Amino acid sequence: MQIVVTGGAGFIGSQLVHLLLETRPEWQIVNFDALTYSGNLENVAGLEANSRYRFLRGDVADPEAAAQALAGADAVIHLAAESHVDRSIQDAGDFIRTNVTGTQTLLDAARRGRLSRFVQVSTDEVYGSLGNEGRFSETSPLAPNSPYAASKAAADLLARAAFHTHGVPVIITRASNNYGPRQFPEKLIPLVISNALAGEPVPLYGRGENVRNWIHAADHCRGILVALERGTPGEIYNFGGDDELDNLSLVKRLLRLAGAGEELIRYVADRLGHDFRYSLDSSRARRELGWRPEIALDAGLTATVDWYRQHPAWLRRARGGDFQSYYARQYEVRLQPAAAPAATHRPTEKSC
Ligand code: NAD
Ligand code: TDX
Repeated sequence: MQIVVTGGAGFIGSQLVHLLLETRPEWQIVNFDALTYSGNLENVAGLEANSRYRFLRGDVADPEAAAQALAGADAVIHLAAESHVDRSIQDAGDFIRTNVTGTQTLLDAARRGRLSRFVQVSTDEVYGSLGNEGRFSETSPLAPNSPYAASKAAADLLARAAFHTHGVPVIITRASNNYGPRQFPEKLIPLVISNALAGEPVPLYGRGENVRNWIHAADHCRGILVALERGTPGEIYNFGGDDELDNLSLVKRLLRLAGAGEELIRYVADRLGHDFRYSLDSSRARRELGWRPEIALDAGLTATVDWYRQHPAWLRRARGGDFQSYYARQYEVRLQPAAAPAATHRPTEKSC
């Protein structure tokens, strides 16, 4: 089996590449990645020596590069994406190009091949926002609220259309918020850990009341693998963790684990259109694929903080370059000392 993993130099993709090489000794893995700001060859360091692994630098939105990557492939696991909500609010252009055009370009290349599976790795954010009650199932309507979420929903619909129209054997997976080692420090958990380790302020949007459903990336990757092996083309599988937590409680836990105090917390202006709560019903994946998350949040967070503490050089490089200008754009105004706690914007579930 030759498997193409797109986005395999990123946070989740690199964990998946390691998992596939370790647990499927017959498989050849092609890691197809453009190495944008969040792609990092350090995440797959050492694998070049493995004869079953090949790295191919290229853009999923480039038809020639996509065709070259998929030549001879038996399956594609598509993770390459622009993945950060705040960046999509600043500028949606790259999200449309990579997440929408890039997915269609890969689906077009897939049509011409002899693939047995095309796994479209998606997110719970396509379902929109919940109030205090309820969970999203695979039949919940799509109601994305951020440009990022809308670009992922568009990609899912294009994948669905490629299945129905052209018979591309598409399986869609949707996971809740991931955490774990090697996550780019723009996302909440690694941002809090890296700022806390450096003794810097930690920005919390609104009042920190928004709720996220956390899953360790290793549990997510095991889900993607079983979806590839046991899932049914044309179907969707949710992969949510067992733990739901408001952001303030999560940040307090992380600060404790990092040996920092709560005085580092800064309540800053809320994210525009901030989804209040995500919660995924994963009973289908449990029932039909025999999957369940194995890493409890406490143990996972402790190990994650330890990983960042033990990898200062990785963190320094990730926080260099483009990150500094992004951080200044995103937080400079928000982190002014006079910033007062802002009211949380709680979108209701009404349609627009
Ligand atoms: P990431 O930002 O860490 O990695 C994205 C990778 O894609 C990088 O290696 C980057 O170089 C590559 N890439 C970006 N644009 C590309 C292009 N045009 N061509 C080829 N490669 C390109 O993201 P992540 O958090 O690992 O997310 C991976 C996937 O999982 C995404 O599709 C995301 O939507 C989905 N997902 C993420 C989460 C989460 O909590 N992080 C949750 C659910 C689903
Ligand atoms: O500085 C911050 N302060 C803050 O309060 C940041 C970066 C985030 N937050 C809040 C916003 C969210 O309520 O923390 C929560 C988590 O934020 P992110 O880490 O940016 O994740 P989220 O927006 O929930 O989206 C994530 O989960 C779904 C990933 O980034 C997506 O790629 C994935 O699809």
